[in-house]
Amino acid sequence: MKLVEFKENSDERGSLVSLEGNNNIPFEIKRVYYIYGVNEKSPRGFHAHKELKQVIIALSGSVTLTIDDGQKKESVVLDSPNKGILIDTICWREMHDFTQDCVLLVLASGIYDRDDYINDYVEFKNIVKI
Ligand code: T46
Repeated sequence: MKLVEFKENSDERGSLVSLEGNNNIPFEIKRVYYIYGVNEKSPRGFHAHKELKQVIIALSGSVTLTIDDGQKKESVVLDSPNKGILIDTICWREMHDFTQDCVLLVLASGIYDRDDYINDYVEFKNIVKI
């Protein structure tokens, strides 16, 4: 997992951030989705991906992201539209404490594939141990 900071093009009108695949996003973007309207008591995630790479950005509001690579767990508060988390290795992810106004943008390296998910933590630990 890596925290990435995007260049803000700001002037008196406001700010603009540009995201380009294979440039400031280090993979070809095959899918974009966003998560919003989450109850703050409803955590999400609780899975890992076998192959998928993703960049996660809070466009508004904030959320706590907990990333576990099998060795260590790190929690990061995402609360700025010019910062993102790159997940490009097999990591268990959990999302907690969504604020009501949180809009989470996710850029993904692949189309939606249920078979790419590892939903069982014990299975995840066994895979990363190898
Ligand atoms: C991840 C975190 C950050 C689709 O139909 N297409 C999609 O592209 C996605 C991502 C989901 N869905 C369906 C599958 C479920 O019926 O939307 C529903 C909610 O998905 P899920 O429970 O997987 O949502 P989260 O927030 O737990 O996890 C999502 C991504 O699935 C996951 O890849 O890393 O956001």
